[in-house]
Amino acid sequence: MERFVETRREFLRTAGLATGALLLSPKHLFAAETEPAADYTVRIKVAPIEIAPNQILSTVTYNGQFPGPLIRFQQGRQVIVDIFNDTDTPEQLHWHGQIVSTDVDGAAEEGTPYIPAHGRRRISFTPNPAGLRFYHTHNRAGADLSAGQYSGQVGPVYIEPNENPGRYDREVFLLLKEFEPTLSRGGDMPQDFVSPSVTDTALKETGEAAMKASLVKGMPHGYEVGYRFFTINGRMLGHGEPVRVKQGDRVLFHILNGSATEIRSLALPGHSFQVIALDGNPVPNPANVPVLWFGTAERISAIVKMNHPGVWIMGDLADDDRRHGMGIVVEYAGRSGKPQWATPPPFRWSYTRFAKPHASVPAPDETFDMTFAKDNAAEEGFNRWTINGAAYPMSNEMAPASFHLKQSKRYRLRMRNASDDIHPVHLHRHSFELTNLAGEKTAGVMKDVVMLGGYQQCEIDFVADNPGLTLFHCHQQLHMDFGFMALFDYV
Ligand SMILES: [Cu+2]
Repeated sequence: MERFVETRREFLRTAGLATGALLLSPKHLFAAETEPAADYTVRIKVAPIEIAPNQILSTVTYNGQFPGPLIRFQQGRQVIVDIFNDTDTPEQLHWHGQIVSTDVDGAAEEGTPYIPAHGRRRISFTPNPAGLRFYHTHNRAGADLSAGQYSGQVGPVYIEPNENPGRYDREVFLLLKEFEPTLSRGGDMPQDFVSPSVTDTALKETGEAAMKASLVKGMPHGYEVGYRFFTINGRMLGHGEPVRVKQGDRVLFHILNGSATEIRSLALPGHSFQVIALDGNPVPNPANVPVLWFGTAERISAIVKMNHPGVWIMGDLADDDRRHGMGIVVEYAGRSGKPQWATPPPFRWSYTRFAKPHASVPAPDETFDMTFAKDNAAEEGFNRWTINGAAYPMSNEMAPASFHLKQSKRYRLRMRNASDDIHPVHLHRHSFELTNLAGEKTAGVMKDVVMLGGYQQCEIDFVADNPGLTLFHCHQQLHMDFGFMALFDYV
């Protein structure tokens, strides 16, 4: 834990060492003399990471470690960040969940310049909004399961709010991530946790008919990704430092699903989570729940009152994934023994639990209808994904915008999922409000990723308050890489 929860001072010291090394190189001497020092330095490089004793993987990392260092910003205080790329591949570093410009955001589709191979990019921006964000690569991986977010290029960002009302004894950051991906045919994601569970009959008929037609033509099921190793903070269950607590502690967990493709769950036997923020944004109703669920790229900040002494496994509900590492030990002071796990009683996850009760939302100025569909195995064995019938070009490039925004207008996305897969859908450079989930109206929950269940509908509203090209995509790497993206522009 100590290694991961790096203080700003330690981080700056590391960054200072990196800059010092640069001064030895005459090529950089001029730049170093005329430029102000960067506040933060991120170095993209291949490094070995030890996820368990003698279980060492080689992957692309930030600063040679996994997870990437915790970066703490102060809300509204401008920063300079130097990003060095020591690899042979041009890279994109995306500041997920922040309201930044297209030049900084880190998406080639929006026109952000690449960090050149063996080069550097210096960026400057004002961190916003407060709360748990993260940074990750935005490269397309396609069929290359060592590229994109299959690699170790994921790290947490915490933007300190100008006013922190939180009452807690300590903060713990957890990052969930799998390693050693492989392709398989078919395989289902869990969906029985989704609430509301209502599906749309017309969407289901469309999706099932398309799948049936594909199989009748002799097509196999499209590829899915599975993993060999599962980690929290880069260590398999039982091989990292436990979270050490005392009875009566109020521990604020900031948890991030850094997976390229997976939905994750987390429970701590005998304890409940008081969810205070989703995707970093405080929720109107901080309710208690026994289990947390996270789509790819989703974040949850939750307080756990430590009132059940023992040595526990805080882990994924999926037995197989937990046994292959997806968990961390929570150890009370003075307690010892084998960490215990107990499966929690059945529970359905609903964002509406944290919403503002009986509230309504303003009518949008315009509504965009979007239907998501799957062409089974249509792209060299991979499923091809479409939004309103169109797949985004599979080239990591800018394409014509599909949706047009006017500044300061309020928009509604009415999203319809004509596939049986669950999609963690993400909008760049804006926050959105959940306004309708499977026919149930809701208000007050602000997010930047929302899970849309198989054959379900949902609506999200946002205000066009950050001009420039804006990428919209499913955050499941296999889906975004094979068509599930679209651009908004401001006109
Ligand atoms: Cu998806």
